[in-house]
Amino acid sequence: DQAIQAASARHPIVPLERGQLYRYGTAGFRMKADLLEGVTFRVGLLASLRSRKLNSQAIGVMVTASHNPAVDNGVKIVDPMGEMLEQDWERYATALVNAPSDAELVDIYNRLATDLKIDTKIPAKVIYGRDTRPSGHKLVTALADALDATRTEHVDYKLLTTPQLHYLVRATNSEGTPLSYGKVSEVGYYEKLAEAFVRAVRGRRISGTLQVDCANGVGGPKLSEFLKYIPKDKVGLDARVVNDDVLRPEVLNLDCGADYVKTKQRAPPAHQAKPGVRCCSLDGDADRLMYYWEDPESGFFMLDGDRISSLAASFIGDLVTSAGLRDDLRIGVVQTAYANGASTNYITQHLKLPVVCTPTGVKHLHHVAQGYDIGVYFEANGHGTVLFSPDALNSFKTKEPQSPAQKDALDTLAALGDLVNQTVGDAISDMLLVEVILAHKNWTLRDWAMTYSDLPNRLVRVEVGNKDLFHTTDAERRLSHPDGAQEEIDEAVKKFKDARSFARASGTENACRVYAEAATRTEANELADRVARIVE
Ligand code: NG1
Ligand code: ZN
Repeated sequence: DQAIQAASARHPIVPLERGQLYRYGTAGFRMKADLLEGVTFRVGLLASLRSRKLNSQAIGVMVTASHNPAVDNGVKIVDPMGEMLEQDWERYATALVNAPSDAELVDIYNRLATDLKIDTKIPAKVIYGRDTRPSGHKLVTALADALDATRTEHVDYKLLTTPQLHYLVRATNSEGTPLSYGKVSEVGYYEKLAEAFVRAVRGRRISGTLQVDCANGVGGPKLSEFLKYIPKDKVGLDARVVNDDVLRPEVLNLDCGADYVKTKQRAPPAHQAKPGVRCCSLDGDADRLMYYWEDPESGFFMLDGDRISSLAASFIGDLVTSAGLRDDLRIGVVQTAYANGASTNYITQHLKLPVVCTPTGVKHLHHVAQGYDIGVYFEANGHGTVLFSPDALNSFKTKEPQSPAQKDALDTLAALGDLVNQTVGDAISDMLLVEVILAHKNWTLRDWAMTYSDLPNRLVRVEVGNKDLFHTTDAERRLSHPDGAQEEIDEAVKKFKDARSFARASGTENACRVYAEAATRTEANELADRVARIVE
């Protein structure tokens, strides 16, 4: 108790304005970095409890604020299989972080240990990493102090992309078991991806240049490192890494990166790609991905998370059919309310695959995707992955092929099982998946874009007095509170053709978001404005 209390005194918590509480949200704790030192210390205490609760398995802690500005930072916990922290534990994080004094912090820590029947004498292990933000160093020092005070073994992996840390957590906990996820090192991650990529491309070549905008974040150096593991003479992949300046913190996510591309619907101005060149953008911690190109005739065109999702579902669905497994494996696609209606129609009507809608936040999508043998999930913003069940992975390896085509499909599926990060959305791994699919289909981005036409849409951020007044139902597609608001939104939607609109409180910002789509751009804009006025 004394060790924790003394260490906590070195990393004080800053009271928030107007008595507000810190909250473990969709992305863990995320805010201005100068508020986070005490928060990160306390997250360290919870990570040690979590490890002890789960029989000393390794728990991960990632320090990042993803696509947010360089002055922000964030901290979140990763569970043993590389998944997000179990939802029940989010309130324990909130309780610890809001303890008003060092002494009360120790009380809450001890109470949690007692209530959750945790033996604080058994070993605990925590591994952690951070993105390139300058504040990251100080935060991991606070984290390490908490781990020392609780006698927790810890490994500092220093700079990592978020998905690399998730990989390492799973690899650590599965090491030496039949379900080993790969070597427990950053190199192990590169080797696993590179080997699976070569196997998946097999017999084809990645054509043309791929320009990758790395948001001036940790993805830049990590992607460059990864590329060293690719035998270019064998598979191609002429990747040109741009916006990879990690020495000037102020340029992180500035006018570049996946979030910029998605929200501004334009290519980052620096390193403007030549017309026709295939481009993609990662976000600041390399877990989101956007594809796009400048068309000489029609201008900028973006392929977002919905497009990646439908591309992956289409390709994998066809492979499963060719492999003769269509009757054995259940394939499903998981989206949120932000998915473009045209993508949902394409997946259900053209691909004939089921689509489930969940609330925002990848933990919800991930959870539902786990219910399928092959669960494809992406948020429109480019965060997502494809999950393969143990049964699915097993059948790719053990089914006896009846023809060369069937063998080819099975081999490709097995390679995808290793290529696609099974723990969390991973921009580098997803990018390789897209490159594999385009090579197999012999498609350009224009071919990919031709699969369906997006409904015009608009997303607006609305400042409101108190966002907590907004409650939703039906996977966030309807407001249950304030009274009467949903009826007004319904009235507004009725006035437009093929229209849909909803409003919800953001889980990461102090505001509401309004989404609208309709048959034309003008109508989508007008509907969004009307609903924004209702919410205001
Ligand atoms: P909020 O702020 O709850 O809308 C945003 C994104 C989510 C998700 C989280 C976590 C949109 C509309 N919302 O959530 O998709 O990625 O951040 O980063 O893009
Ligand atoms: Zn991110």
